[in-house]
Amino acid sequence: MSSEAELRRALFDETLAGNPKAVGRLTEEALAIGLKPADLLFQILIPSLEEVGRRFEAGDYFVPEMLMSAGAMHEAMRRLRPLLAETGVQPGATVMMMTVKGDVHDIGKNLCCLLLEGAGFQVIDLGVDVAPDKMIAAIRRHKPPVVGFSALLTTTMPMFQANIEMLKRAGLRDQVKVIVGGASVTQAYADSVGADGYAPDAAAAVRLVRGLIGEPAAVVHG
Ligand code: B1M
Repeated sequence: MSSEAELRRALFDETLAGNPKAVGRLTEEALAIGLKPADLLFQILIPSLEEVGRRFEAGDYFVPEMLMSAGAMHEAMRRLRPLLAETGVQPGATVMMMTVKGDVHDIGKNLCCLLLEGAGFQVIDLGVDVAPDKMIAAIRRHKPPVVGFSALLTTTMPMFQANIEMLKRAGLRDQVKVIVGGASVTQAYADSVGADGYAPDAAAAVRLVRGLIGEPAAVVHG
């Protein structure tokens, strides 16, 4: 690969084309020439997935293509994850994260988990398609001060409210701050369902959690 610009272009294109092998190799090449992990993520990989979304909307891409691009992104993340999470900060307050019931999108949620870990929070990730009763049981068990719900589909966003209602019925609502996010979510929507906070991206999610419960190391827990 001859120039940095060509390398960036190739990484964008191969993610778009859903070619995990090439994406893995190009990620390594980019790191080897000194490109920063966060730049690879925010300037190349996420914009490439945004283009995947645009093509899907336009009817040029279908679910298999989206899956292939997601697989390629995972291949890059496998290499970037340890570098992005490197901070040396002791684990602090717990943040419990999940994608809501009916929704299997996890790339953005995983990114939030990664940056929260990188910022020193202890993250418990319940995964995708998480049913409200599983969420309640996990909150009773781990007592996180913050729980985060991610939803990418307009059809699964109502699960925010359903989960919040479940928290109320379980008598847990005043013990946990609820944050929400996902591509179609807005601050207005978050307010309308009674969430404590909304973040448009992973970096904002870290700032939001800090705003709600303070710096991770400052929180005594256990
Ligand atoms: Co789907 N998909 N998908 N998809 N998919 C979208 C979301 C869609 C917008 C594409 C489109 O039409 N343009 C569309 C939703 C339309 C809508 O409802 N408004 C859509 C659809 C329709 C579907 C299916 C219904 C398709 C079908 O089967 N006909 C289906 C649903 C499956 C289900 O969940 N039940 C489906 C399936 C899939 C795949 C499985 C193929 C795959 C997901 C693989 C995976 O995640 N492991 C997939 C993908 C890859 C996408 C797109 C292309 C990319 C999503 C992504 O990872 N973006 C997506 C188009 C798009 O969003 N551009 C699309 C990158 C990621 C970093 O961004 O997740 O937004 P995002 O996360 C950001 C912020 O939102 C925020 O921080 C993140 C990082 O900055 N954030 C939070 C996220 N969660 C947060 C939580 C927080 C705070 C911030 O606090 C708790």
